[in-house]
Amino acid sequence: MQPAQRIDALPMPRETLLRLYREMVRLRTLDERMMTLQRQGRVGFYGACTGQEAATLASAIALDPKDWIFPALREGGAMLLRGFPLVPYLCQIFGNSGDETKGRQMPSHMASKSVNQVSWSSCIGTQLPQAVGAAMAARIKGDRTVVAAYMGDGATSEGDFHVAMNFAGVFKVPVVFICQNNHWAISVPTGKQTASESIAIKAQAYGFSGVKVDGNDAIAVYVAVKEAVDKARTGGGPSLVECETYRIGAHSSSDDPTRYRDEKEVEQWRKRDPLDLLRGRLQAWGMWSATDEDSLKARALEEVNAAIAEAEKKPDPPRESLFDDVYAAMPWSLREQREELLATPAAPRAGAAH
Ligand SMILES: Cc1ncc(C[n+]2csc(CCOP(=O)(O)OP(=O)(O)O)c2C)c(N)n1
Ligand SMILES: [Mg+2]
Repeated sequence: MQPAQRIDALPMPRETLLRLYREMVRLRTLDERMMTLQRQGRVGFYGACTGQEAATLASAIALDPKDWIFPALREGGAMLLRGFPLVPYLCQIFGNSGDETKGRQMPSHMASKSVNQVSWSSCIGTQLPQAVGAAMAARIKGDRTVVAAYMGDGATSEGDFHVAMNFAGVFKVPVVFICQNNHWAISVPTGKQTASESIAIKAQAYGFSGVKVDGNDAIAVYVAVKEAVDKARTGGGPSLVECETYRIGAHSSSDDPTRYRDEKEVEQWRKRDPLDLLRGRLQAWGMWSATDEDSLKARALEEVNAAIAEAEKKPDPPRESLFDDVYAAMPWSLREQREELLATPAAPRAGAAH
């Protein structure tokens, strides 16, 4: 049941809300296609955010375009919401010459300065002190930038979580911590991460506010994050927003969750699918129809497939490019290695494995 809300109670402009829903559908489509490509051996690794689209995108849309995003593991899609084109995004996953980061990162670790978003943090929690440092720098420069520091529930057990939260609280830096509590850290349930009644409550100990929201309700996520962002931008210091959500799929393409969790739990959460929840609201507000839904899904699939076809055509980065960008002036030892590499015939491309 959707609450009967009047259209003038919309927390954001109508067009922004529709854009959010379209982006959520596109991300779901993209994740589904990429998991298939990984199984077909066309990409080496993929991490989907299926089930967490509201927590990821409704939080990101509450930021200004120039605010920085320090993601954890499932917020790559925020780059697309911010206008980063799909083809180079996919080229990062293929690790080919169309990738801005030149195929040097593990697949699914996309980043671009053009949209103020750094790479996924594979080392759990390390992004949190980095985000706080970036926020401190913004404050010193007086440029009103806010930093979003994402984390999973698992990251809250890391020392870096304490370091970041403590520093942010003491120095009142303009950062918003966003925890995607998706109930699992690979095979470890959230109950084994903390003895606290919630993750949000931990903010109290650091001297700032924490709030727990239904992370599958895009509007609840947006309202909570927007309030925290506005507070940070106007000198009110940090906040923690815990989005309670669920990782519907595997941890990554390398994981088999049937070995450690009950499928019944997944089925329960499927009933609270964030796309269904937002679509229900849009329909109740008379903003969305079955025809809109069909055409959006068809367009999303067409767009994703066209981008995959274009990205997949691109060649690998030239082998010798691995020596680029390391030193301003290449030392003799690397020059020698580069020449040696160029004199060696290229080996056939091996399939990536993670
Ligand atoms: C410091 C560190 N420890 C362990 C790992 C292995 N690892 C990768 S992802 C992950 C779980 C992360 O869980 P969570 O923070 O809840 O994020 P989620 O995957 O659920 O989005 C772990 C333990 C790692 N990458 N870095
Ligand atoms: Mg988790």
